[in-house]
Amino acid sequence: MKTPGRNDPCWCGSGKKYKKCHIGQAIPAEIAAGLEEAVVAGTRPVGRDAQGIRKGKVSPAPAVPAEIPRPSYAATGEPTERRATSCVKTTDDQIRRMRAAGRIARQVLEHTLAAVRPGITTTELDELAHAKCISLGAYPSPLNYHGFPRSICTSVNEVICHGIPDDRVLQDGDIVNCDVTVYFDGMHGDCSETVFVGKPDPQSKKLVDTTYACMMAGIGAVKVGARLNEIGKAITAIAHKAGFSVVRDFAGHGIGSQFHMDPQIVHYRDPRNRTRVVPGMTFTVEPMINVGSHRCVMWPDNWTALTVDGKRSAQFEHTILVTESGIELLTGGEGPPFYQRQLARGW
Ligand code: EYL
Ligand code: CO
Repeated sequence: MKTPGRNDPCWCGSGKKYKKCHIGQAIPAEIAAGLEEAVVAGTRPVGRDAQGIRKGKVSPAPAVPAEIPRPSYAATGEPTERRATSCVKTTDDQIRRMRAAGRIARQVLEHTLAAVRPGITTTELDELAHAKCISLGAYPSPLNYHGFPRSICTSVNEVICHGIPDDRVLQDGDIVNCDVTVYFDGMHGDCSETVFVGKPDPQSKKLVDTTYACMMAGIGAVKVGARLNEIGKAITAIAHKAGFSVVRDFAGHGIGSQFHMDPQIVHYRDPRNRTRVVPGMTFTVEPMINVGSHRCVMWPDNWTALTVDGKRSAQFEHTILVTESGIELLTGGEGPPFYQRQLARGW
């Protein structure tokens, strides 16, 4: 790739002129090497893929009825609690409420995924999730969290995470991750799955299957006494064997009375993270796996994270509880993940 001219769009996808953005800073190796094209995110197709997705119109979220209990940030956008430094649950009551939140998050996610098909918009998926959440007595945690404008995240194709539901119509061959977090009885439960829209291409099938295997391997590394860095080690081994990369800029997190609490659960190899797993911890494992570069760019909305090269990204997420004898999937479902049911129905 040629270095952008001073007045050209910056390679990073900010939409700003190069001279107003990354001028004077080193260009990441894989971009400089010409493997990837510059991105002007949201204004023209991203990367090499002529199908690159563009930002659609975001509409205001529906209201949440007054009788639904809300987290502290619901009105202002900013949590009022100090960020908790421990996600360890010590009482049966806390664990009971975590199970309830996880179960509701799963029900809302299943309800939403069942509606995915070519022709539906991500706004419509959000509306379905929002209504289901309220019918179960829960608040949709993303809504107004640091100002997030809708009730779930919908991340399509090269969107890595935090996609905002908009009026873009899902198309045959897309992949979409729906990320649902709910707040119920004072606790948050968080889960996501990536599913196919219509018929998947072979590479997308491999990506989604590998990403699910990565999440399960990461969860499989969790046991009392293990180090948290075992999670990223297990995930990376599987991703790299398939020729894919692991996103580094977003991590899993402790969860409970707050949406995000310590510790951070990174999905890449990080030998420095030697924290030990203890019983009662509740945290998310949510690897994002990319076909190409692990690097992210952000749309000017400052929420949507995309792959720098326009290649696809998938994600799965569970909230788990560490027990004396192993782990419990607080957001576990009845059967296999939705994409496996889609494949079994035949494509
Ligand atoms: C809100 C706030 C920038 C979510 C998750 C919605 C997004 C980008 C500022 C994590 C962090 C969902 O579901 C999540 N993790 O699994 N922020 C989130 N937002 C948001
Ligand atoms: Co989530």
